Amino acid sequence: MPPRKEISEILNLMEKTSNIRNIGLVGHIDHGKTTLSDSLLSEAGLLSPDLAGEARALDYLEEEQKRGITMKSTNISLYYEKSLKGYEPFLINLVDTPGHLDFSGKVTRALRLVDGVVVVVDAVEEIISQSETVIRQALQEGVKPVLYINKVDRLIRELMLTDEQIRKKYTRIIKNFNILIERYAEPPFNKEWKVSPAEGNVAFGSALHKWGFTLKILEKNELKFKDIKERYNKATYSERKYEDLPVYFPISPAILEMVVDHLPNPITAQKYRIKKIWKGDLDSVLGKAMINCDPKGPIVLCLSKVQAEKHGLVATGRIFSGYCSNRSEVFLLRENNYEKIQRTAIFMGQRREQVDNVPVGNIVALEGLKKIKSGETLVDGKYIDKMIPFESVKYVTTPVVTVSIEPEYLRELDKMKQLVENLLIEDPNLIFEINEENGEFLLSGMGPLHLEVSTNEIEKRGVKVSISEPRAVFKESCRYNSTSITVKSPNSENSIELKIERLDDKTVRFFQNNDYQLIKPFNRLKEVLKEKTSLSENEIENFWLCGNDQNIIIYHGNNELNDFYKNLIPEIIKKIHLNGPLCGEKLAEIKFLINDLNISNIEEDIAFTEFSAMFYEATKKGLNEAELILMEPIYHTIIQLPPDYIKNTLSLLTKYSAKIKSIDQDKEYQAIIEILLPVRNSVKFAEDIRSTTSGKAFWQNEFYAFLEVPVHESGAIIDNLRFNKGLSW
Ligand SMILES: Nc1nc2c(ncn2[C@@H]2O[C@H](COP(=O)(O)OP(=O)(O)OP(=O)(O)O)[C@@H](O)[C@H]2O)c(=O)[nH]1
Ligand SMILES: [Mg+2]
Repeated sequence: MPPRKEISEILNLMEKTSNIRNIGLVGHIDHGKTTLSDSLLSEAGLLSPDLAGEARALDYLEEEQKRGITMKSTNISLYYEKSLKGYEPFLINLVDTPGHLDFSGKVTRALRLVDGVVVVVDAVEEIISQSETVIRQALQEGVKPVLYINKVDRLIRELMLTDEQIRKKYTRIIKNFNILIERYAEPPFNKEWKVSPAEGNVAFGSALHKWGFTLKILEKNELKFKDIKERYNKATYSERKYEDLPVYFPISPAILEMVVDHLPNPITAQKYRIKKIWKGDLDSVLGKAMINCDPKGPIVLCLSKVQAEKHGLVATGRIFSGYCSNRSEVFLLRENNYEKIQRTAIFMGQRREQVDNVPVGNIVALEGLKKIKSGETLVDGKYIDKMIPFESVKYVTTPVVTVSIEPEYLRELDKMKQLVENLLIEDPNLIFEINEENGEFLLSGMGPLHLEVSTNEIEKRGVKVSISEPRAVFKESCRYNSTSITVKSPNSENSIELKIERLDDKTVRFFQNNDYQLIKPFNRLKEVLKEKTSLSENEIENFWLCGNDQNIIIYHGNNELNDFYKNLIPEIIKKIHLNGPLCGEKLAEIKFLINDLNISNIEEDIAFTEFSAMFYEATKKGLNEAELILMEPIYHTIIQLPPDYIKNTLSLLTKYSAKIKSIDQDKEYQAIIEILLPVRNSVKFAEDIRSTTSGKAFWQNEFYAFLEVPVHESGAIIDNLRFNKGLSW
């Protein structure tokens, strides 16, 4: 095992920006990212080579080891001495990311930290759904990908493919990889970033058996591919003859040389990345400092992850300009306040090493900040006028599954709430709400696993909780538009003319995927809304706001509202949105058009009751006219299975109201069926498909959209929800 480097050596390297590589390991679930990271750790002297491959050391959480999947992203700084002479050592800041879709928000956020990714692709399964998603997301962040084709041992040992068959598989993987680059990267990168084995930006190997090569390495080696194949020869296989392969083809240098040679250093990357992730003035002092990756520039830092620990919050961020120092004061843009950094450190997996200063281009851990959320931008206090936040690292975070949660002992209620609050800081994909109607505490998330892991975490941190079975989150919306409805307040002194409309898909998608509040000034927002939504010019002119669940308010009234009413009305509509009239689920995708509003001279506390009643009545009338509908979350479910089981699987679909999206039998050894499956049926479907295919099928659920529940099924669901919530009939 190479000697472990002293922290001082790593510190020296942090100053040599051109020798830094910030990279992520990304890919479909189970394709071997964490197994590969083991070998990289052992190259840096952080893990014994005997353990590498089997330890999955970066999956250090108990839950991760138990389930064999990664559930968080982990950072680690590695010291790498390139084998060629004449090179100075490199500092590789590595992030291992999860492949399970319940945790995909964490991948998106990790991409903000890095400039390049190694896309790990299982040679047997090839490029499938999540590989495509992560490649697309990386390219949208201006992050450059290279390709590592893993589990080649399985092609030889399990599938026993001929050379020709193996070559065909490689070619197909590389071709599909390049199609995605062409499709999702901006020019000139859609051409420049394509990969080919001859260039050296594709590696092949087996992370489990710790060997790997690029074409360049293979050509120079005394062993040929046929020798590798021979090592797996069935007759001698039991003698573990492949054990000398890591000696001839050690995997770490193969991957790390590819990283060093083909992925950009922060100086190169920030030149083109800044304009993708920051919409401020590129010619300003800050803009220039970031583009030039200037160590002397004002400090600018973007946070991608926040963890709550015993002694406070720990944030992970990327420094885009300047130095980050212990005890320095910074300005938090979203929070709009100053705070002091108590401690700076760098990541060594589970551990953190405290350091005094971390320069531009590195990934840093910050302790002692209090009011932070992931996505926050930190900046030198002297430059706050010029700074706008980074583009939000937003991912469709719509929670689709919910559980009610309560502490086993009521006296621990406050403690439980505090622990949940901490989890919310760490995980922006979780939502916690109190149902005011029945006092229930609801925790909602991306999928059952996400919720299970989150509630286990609460228990681990000290409060025993009981939770209900997870159920799908429904929404209420309307099918048509209403007329303009006039309603008077109970004392008849105020009136409203309100029209309810259903928002179209294009507009919904815009508000779902963009944090419109960050688009400033209003004139710029108007331009964006014109281009990206179907709102009319008049509506855009009078656009007021978009609340949760994509409910927007447009104000066409003649009178200018004062601040009191400007706050009161959204608050009332927000309350109305929480409990739809059908079954108490949230209202979604509705346009509230306030065509007129007459306000009498009344006292503020009376105004709240009068206006609430008036808005409730107008909304209810409008929704009835526009025909209420029940909407449900739908999963895009990708099922991988041996081709023999296709027929039996398809026969299950009608039973679970699932629709086929595609059936792919191009890859000889496995078929892929993509379906649209109602979330409410996903648990039963999983049980059924498991037994139908004798456990040979694997599937992943990803949120697709909220769609209307078929009319013949909605009645029973509504009754059920009303019953469970104790709503009157
Ligand atoms: N045969 C073979 N198995 C491998 C190889 N690499 C990884 N595996 C196995 O594949 C499984 C998944 O490996 P991980 O490293 O946890 O995969 P991952 O991509 O980190 O998974 P997630 O983080 O959950 O997305 C484990 O059982 C590994 O032992 C390989 O090269 N060959
Ligand atoms: Mg992993």
